[in-house]
Amino acid sequence: MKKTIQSEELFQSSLHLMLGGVNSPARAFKAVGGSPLFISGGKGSSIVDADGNQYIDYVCSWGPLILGHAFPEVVRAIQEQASKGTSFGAPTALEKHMAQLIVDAVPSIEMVRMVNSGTEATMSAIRLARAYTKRNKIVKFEGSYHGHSDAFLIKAGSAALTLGVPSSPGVPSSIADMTITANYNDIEQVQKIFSEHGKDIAAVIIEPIAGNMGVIPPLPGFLKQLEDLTDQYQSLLIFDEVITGFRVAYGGAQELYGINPDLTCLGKIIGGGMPVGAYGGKREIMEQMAPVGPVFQAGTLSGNPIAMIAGITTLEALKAPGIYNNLDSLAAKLEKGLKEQANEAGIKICINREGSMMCPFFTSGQVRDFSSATTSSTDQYNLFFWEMLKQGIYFPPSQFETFFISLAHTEKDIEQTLKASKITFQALLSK
Ligand code: KE4
Repeated sequence: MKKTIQSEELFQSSLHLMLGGVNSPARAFKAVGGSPLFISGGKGSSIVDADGNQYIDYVCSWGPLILGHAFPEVVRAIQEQASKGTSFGAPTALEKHMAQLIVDAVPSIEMVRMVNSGTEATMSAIRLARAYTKRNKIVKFEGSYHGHSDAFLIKAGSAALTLGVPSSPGVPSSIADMTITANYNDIEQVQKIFSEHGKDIAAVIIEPIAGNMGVIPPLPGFLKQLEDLTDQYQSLLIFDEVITGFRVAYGGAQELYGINPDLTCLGKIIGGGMPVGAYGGKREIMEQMAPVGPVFQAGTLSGNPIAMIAGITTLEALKAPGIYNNLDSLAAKLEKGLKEQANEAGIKICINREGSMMCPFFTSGQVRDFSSATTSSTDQYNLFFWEMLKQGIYFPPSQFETFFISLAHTEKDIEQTLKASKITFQALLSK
């Protein structure tokens, strides 16, 4: 077992200052138990904790670091920009450059607004959809996460009902009443929701590849049917591509599946590791936003030069030929190896993967929605997590997240990971 004395000391001495010793619950190790590691640095595919232990990192800051940690060009660009100033509260050429990159990469986006997080992006997109359609209800999918604004902290009501109930204290039921929750990949249920509420539905918001209940790709045709259904009822289709944007293709999941959403939310990769979000879409819709239209949204550091230059450098690097094939083939190697080892050990596993985002579920069935995702043995996942961590592999500290591969990951990293997992699967058998 690696020594984590410094991490533990930092953790214990943070607890009375920061809730759970963290600034975001996903980092708290609540799902897997134990204390979170405090990380002191990262380079390429690896991170180093406060005790100097090195790990191959598959969290990648929950998605932004598709180039790996401390990518030299990104670091240099940030340093150079910082020497010229960090924020001016005025437009800069960098924001125009970023907007052009996004519009060129994602044809459904004709105009874009930069914000500072994925939450801001989705929250603003919903406000815009409600204003544009003059309707209030939204449809989301159980198990999907779109950030922490009130409209999304809703879980499905009782099985019969699809009207939401708050999943967090502090969310008024009046807000929850306006969010309808459906099952991912269940088009019949969405059709039923529209037949009952269609004229009141402002938008459907979806992760085109779910990444927050583990990874769940859309069933063939599901997204197209959603596109047709929202068109039929004049509701908007919002793609939350905070994870998938520039992750599964340069044009995101909408390029992969050939869908033309009305609005798209972005984050993570477009900031290259700096705080960022963006929402964009059809000009006619976006022009409802202030200062052109009446719908208000603002942000002191929206489009700030440091996040812009980090994101621009990242997106420019992602234009290199073969990038996405390389990511896909490396991730495929990991998927294949894990599947073979689990099968050899007689351990039930279902691995869902799209490109360089993937997730193992410890269950025998297919995982196609939240309820099938929850058939996974989280006990087995937690054991898997800790056994791999012991061997220097840092997977997400929760079953219901996404493993990411970056361009900095190497064949050697995959071999080392599979060497560790072979031992881990055997260890699982003895538990
Ligand atoms: P942020 O506000 O955390 O930048 O983005 C919210 C968000 C929106 N949409 C999707 C599809 C997302 O995955 C996220 C945030 N993802 C989580 C990880 N599953 C961030 C990790 C955390 O909350 O600390």
